[in-house]
Amino acid sequence: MAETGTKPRTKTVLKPARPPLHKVILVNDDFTPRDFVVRLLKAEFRVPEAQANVIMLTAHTKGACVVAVFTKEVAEEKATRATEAARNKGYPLLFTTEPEE
Ligand code: TYC
Repeated sequence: MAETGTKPRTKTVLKPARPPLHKVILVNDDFTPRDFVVRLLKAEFRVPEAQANVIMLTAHTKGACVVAVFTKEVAEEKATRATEAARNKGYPLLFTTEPEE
């Protein structure tokens, strides 16, 4: 075949980097009732009953437990919303966020 002298046309297509994920963490306290924690986890994070119980008991025994991971904005929004729902009922329950390593 005749040489055309043109270079092979290869293009580097860069995939967009995935946004870093942030954990929503449930923090234990001595005052919030266990069943309220489980109900809140189900309502705010859509976790099934059995999983909500495991998360609650893990926080209860270890001091804290990861609930789920989201993008930064969503994690912060959900943590704030869930914490406020507890505050509205007079409980000190706290959800925090931190970047996933
Ligand atoms: N420690 C609480 C109690 O004994 C229950 C509880 C569990 C509270 C997990 C917060 O993140 C928590 N009533």
